[in-house]
Amino acid sequence: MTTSPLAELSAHAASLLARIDEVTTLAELTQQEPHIVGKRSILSALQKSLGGLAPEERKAAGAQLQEVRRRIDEAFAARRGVLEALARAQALEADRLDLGDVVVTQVRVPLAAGHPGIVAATQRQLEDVFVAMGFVVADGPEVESDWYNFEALNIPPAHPARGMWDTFYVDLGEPETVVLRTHTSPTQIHLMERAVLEGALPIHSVMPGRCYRRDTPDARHLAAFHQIEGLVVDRGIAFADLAGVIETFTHAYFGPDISSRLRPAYFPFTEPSAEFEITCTICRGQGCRTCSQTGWIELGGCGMLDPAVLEAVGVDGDEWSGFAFGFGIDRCAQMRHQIADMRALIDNDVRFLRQFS
Ligand code: FA5
Repeated sequence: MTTSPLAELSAHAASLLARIDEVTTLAELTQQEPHIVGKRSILSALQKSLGGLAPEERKAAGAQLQEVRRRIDEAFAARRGVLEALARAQALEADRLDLGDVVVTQVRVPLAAGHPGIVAATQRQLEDVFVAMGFVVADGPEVESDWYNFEALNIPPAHPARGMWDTFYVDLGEPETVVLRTHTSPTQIHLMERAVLEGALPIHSVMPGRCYRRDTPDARHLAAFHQIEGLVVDRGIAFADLAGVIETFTHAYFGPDISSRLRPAYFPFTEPSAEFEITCTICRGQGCRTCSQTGWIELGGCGMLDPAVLEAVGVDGDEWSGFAFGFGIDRCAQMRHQIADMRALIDNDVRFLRQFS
């Protein structure tokens, strides 16, 4: 006995719909697809078998087959939709960070905050000391003409005193020689010139800044270093005023147990001139490598303003007199913090720098 295709169809339709419902993953559905709705499906085989039916019968069976196929296709598409939604939900669940169960610890990575370098900090402290003593702070250029750096300071070309400063020249061509200033003393000249022009004498100023010399770096020297210049122009100024300022400054900045002394010296722009020294703070006067075994460290030079300098800038030497001093800021930092070798200031070793934050 042969079974009619239509009887077969309804049996197969039920089993195909059940099969679709049983599929639980997208991968499995894809794998089943050719057997349920594709060319290798039972429906395709039935379609082919309709050719053997009588035309009337074939028409009715064809329409029924189309209906079954539509239901199977719909069920298949619906199942695919369900399984895709399930897969998305599972993926989201896998990615979800359940903050309810997690103890969130805020990890603070400390950022190293910068701080002023030791020389900049020393410069500020020195300015504070002098401002407290009644000085005002002024500024001057680092690149100077020969006239400001030397000639106006009573150091004409070919003067042997030029040998006191190994100079960096800036090649700008004619008309004048230009240098990186070898000391802060040229700022004295700028200040006095301006004060004369503006009728703004007297002057009580300090002028900190960077200087340059062709010095070979060693325990007490750098090629680029800092000085602070002091200038007083007033009526009736005497050497005792200068000595008093140096003494007051030394105790204010280094403390009462550090002594200072003035020793006769020569600078072309001051007369009389002196060198200003303090007890070496590294060895407390016992003698060490830093102070070349002398127990003293030279901080700077000073003296009464030479009449030739006053004349160069148009200050009336009969009415005004004054003094100047200039000493090393790096040297002060070195002595204040007992740094045996000044080159440590430019090594940029953070272990050294951190000590002064
Ligand atoms: C001068 O430069 C004079 N202009 C100082 C002066 C000013 C005298 C006003 C009179 C009146 P001197 O060359 O000695 O002087 O330098 C003064 C100080 O600067 C030194 O004692 C030292 O503390 C510092 N100094 C000089 N050269 C260097 C260097 N290469 N590195 C670090 N510090 C230096």
